[in-house]
Amino acid sequence: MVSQQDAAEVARAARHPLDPLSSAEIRRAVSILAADERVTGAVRFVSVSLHEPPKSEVASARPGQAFRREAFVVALEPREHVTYEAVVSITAGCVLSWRPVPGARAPVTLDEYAACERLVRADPGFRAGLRRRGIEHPDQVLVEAWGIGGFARAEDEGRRLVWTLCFYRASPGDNPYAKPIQGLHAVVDIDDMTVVRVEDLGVVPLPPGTGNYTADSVTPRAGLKPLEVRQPEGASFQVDGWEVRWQNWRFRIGFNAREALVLHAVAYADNGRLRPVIHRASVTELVVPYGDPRPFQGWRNAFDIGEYGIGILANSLALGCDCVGEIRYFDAVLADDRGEPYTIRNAICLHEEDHGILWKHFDAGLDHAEVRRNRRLVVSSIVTAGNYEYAFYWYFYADATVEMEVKLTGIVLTAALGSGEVSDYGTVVAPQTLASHHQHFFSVRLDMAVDGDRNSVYEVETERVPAGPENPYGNAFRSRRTLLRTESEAQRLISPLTARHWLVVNPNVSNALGQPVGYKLVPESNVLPFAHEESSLIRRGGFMTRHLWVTPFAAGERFPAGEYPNQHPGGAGLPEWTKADRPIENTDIVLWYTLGSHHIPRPEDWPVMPVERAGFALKPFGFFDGNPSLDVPPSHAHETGGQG
Ligand SMILES: [Cu+2]
Repeated sequence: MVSQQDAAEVARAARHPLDPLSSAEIRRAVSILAADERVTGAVRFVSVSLHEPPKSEVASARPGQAFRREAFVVALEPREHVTYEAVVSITAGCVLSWRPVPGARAPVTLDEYAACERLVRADPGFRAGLRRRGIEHPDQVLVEAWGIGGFARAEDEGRRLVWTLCFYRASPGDNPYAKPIQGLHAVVDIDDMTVVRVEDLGVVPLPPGTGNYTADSVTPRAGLKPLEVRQPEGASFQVDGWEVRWQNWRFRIGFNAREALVLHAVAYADNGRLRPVIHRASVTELVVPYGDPRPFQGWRNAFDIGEYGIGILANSLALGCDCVGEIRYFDAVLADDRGEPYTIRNAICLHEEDHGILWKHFDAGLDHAEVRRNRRLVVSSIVTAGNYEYAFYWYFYADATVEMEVKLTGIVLTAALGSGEVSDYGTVVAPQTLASHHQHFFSVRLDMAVDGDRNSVYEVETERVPAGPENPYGNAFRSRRTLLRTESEAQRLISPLTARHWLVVNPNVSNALGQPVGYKLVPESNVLPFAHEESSLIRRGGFMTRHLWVTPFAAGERFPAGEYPNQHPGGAGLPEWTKADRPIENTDIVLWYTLGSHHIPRPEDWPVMPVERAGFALKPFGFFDGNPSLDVPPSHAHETGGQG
């Protein structure tokens, strides 16, 4: 039961309704739930996160006033093969709801992932397959558990399944991805923790390379002198709990098991007026489809957020390595399988970076230059999803631009080839080692609030004016705005050759020039999936077929492939919600931007991949009456380390 001391600790913990749950709050939520007679002792906890309060409640929160704290819990009863959702009031000490979610297959937990590896390593059929490949040490086999997606058999009905991909560490410190164990796969029920079947498609020898990349395996290049970032007076941001202030920016940081980093209440202080821009921003799905059609290889299409969650995969960041300068770290607190809280130290990094020049003009007549340096505030978190790293960055700039960037690195996923064999579906990156073609699709959910909740979205394109009386010199081009009035009209693709982008305006607020205030979403490099429309991948992740979706805000619409993509037959999330074709004009709207990164691996991506980047920008367009960064003070030569 909950002690008085716990309750006191809980009361002290949260200072704002959007603060992530503390360990004391997680512990209390789990003990309240465990005391409920409907909750069996066999229940496994998938996630215990903040049940975010409604917008109105956040808006009316005042410092020093009490507010309710609730946990949203996803759990599963493995003996029943049933997923449950609960809402627990931490402040009132009661279970507000506990309900089975029909048909849902909960995401794979870290504990299940580890248990699956132990189980498969010990399986006699799997060990026989290893012996056929000359592998005598099952403990040196890395067993990855992949969501089975739409590939379960009819006889698997009701089961919660993963299938496995395996790699071999020839020596304990080796890179396992250098030695893919080809053709040996187990299918595991992770509810029962039983091996359902082992399939052996035939032996392909292990590739000969080691793929090692650690410092002790490489002779360092010479000539690099120290490069230090100095901020002798400290950083220019202020942190109060989870709230951040930097120049005119104000926002709150959040974190949860599924999405990792979340930004709340992003606003800009403009001459004493706090002007909201984004109510909530996060990456809500990440799908990695592979292009190799061979058995099992064609099943590789991880939904890293919906099938696992990337918060649980966050790294503990290291000063001077992951980020440099004056750093403020935030810890992430999550719950394990038993609901026990644990902390990922330094899961979120906050720091400033110099970012070249912000603006400049040299007036030749006056022989005078005005120049200002740009800097950005960086909020970041890095997750490791098996072989791959995803480093997520939100950037805030001095000119009121916001950018989202993901840096992709880590190790490309490999398959073994016969000697001299090549493939249309990947690049040979080392002898007998194929790195398969694949893509990464991120869905970024932006609950916009440009100067308030009621916003509209225009598609903006540039068009050439037909030759004729209106265009006598043939030079004319104009920018054309098309209002996107409904959800169906707002399912859009990028079009770089017409400079297409999307402008979110508040039609009820004008700038001094009489224009509606706005922020534009500017795409960068992007791509579409190559999987067929009728493939199980696209059925499950239909959101990937459009770069932009706009929906009216609805509290339950959080994830673009639905709440439980694991083993889902498909159609959930954005494709389903937008069938209603709701109006999206002058209302509370959510933008969903699909960001695709296309990856035809290079030999240079082996054995560890130099960072590849993908991202987009949100830039003010008429949000201000002019350049908002005139007041950035000039830098002095000594600040830049120059000679005078
Ligand atoms: Cu990649």
